Amino acid sequence: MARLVIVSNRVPIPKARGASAGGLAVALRDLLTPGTMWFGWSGRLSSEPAVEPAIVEARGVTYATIDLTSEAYRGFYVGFSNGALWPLLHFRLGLMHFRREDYDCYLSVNRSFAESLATVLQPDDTLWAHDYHMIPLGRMLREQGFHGPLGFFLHIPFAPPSMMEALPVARELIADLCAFDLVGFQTEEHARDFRDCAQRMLGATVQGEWVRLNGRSMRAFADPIGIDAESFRQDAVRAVNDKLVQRVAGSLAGRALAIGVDRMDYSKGLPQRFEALARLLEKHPEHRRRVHFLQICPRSREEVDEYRKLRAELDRLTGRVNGRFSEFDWTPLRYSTRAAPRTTLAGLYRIGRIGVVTPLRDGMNLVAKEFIAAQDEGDPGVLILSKFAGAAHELTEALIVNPFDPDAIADAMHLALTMPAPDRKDRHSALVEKVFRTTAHAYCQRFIEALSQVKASSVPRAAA
Ligand code: ADQ
Repeated sequence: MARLVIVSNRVPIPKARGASAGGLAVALRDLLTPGTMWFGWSGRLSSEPAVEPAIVEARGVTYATIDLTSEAYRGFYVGFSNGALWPLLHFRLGLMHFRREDYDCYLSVNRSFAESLATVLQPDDTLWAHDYHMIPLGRMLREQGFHGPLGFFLHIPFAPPSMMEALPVARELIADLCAFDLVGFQTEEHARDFRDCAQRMLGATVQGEWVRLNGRSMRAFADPIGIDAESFRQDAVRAVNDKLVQRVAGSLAGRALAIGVDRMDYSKGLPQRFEALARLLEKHPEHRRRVHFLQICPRSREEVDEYRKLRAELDRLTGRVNGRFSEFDWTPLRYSTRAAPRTTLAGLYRIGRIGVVTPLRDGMNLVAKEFIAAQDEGDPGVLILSKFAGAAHELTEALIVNPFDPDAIADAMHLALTMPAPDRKDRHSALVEKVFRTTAHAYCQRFIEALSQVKASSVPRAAA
């Protein structure tokens, strides 16, 4: 098989033997066989980055990275990727800050990636690029003369034409996505929004999943990401021996644990969730002293103003909820900004009676799947899930809520806290079957297979 080259903004170079991998590295683990290359930003800033990437070999995989200048990083990452694209694609137009010079940096960083890749790419490589930082890369590689299969996966949602129109460079970005042979989205809704944009904003011809623009065809399809459910389940079982999990379990003193785990991001619906806890305790005083809500949310992207504001708001809301309801020996809301090792998280999910996953909009949301995989089948907890998370398209047996409505989340919490064991088990067994079916392994296989097919039939009959 041809060599696979994965491209993403950050490259998860294994730090030490046995160190646990996070995020994308876990999702793509099956593809990291000897011979594979992973290319991207080193995470370092330097004044004059070299064109040729630095190479690290680990377990047969080649990690190739380049540095960025601090100016390029600010415009590309802080400015355009996280200051314009992220809010737009999460339906937060009011938070979108578009600046032409940030977009120029975004293009120039993608150009540096393409030029640096040219020094290591072989003509028969297959390339798979990840996420919103890398949209122009496919077109740039084509312009450099690369003819191999080009795939792209968007981890976050997409937006319909009426919203995309707000971004002054939307047409360029949609055309850039069309330069890939295959583009994967988390849900059919996101894939359809993209095809609608291509049709309405660029005049492309759309037939089923195929988009034809300027004489060439590409496919845009849904490929929902999953987790390594079996290894997560095993971590959760093993975590009974984890000291922190034991301490948390002990501190509950028989009370129910409701748990939320999210990066501190305005898309995750955290203020509404804290408000929901207050509503629960107000409307159902019987739960006072009987439930602890633990919210774990490591800080992220603090270079962006909105994220700093969110932190201040959560600090204030935590004080308000606890100030209002705490007793001398009970505090309803515990809130920590620390990251936790995967096994500890798995163990905390397992002792959770409720998993609260209420993003305002989310590509997929892997925490929802992790919570399900971690449960004890004999006495499972209940998942409360936002209807606007990609995961809600699959995990329909969760308690599905509108995350903008704290009362609805409070009602779901009450239902979860009072749900009889047979109901909890029925819901859980349906959910666990899905989480073990749509795994990370299935996600990778589907994408790679679709990429090899799409290239083999680059002018498909359906769209010719
Ligand atoms: P994220 O927005 O980061 O990912 P999510 O899918 O929930 O969201 O993944 C977060 C991951 O980080 C989970 O595996 C979780 O366990 C871990 N995590 C969260 N808090 C942690 C903590 N305190 N300590 C340690 N680990 C923690 C983007 C998109 C999502 C999409 C994913 C994958 O926004 O919609 O599901 O990519 O495609």
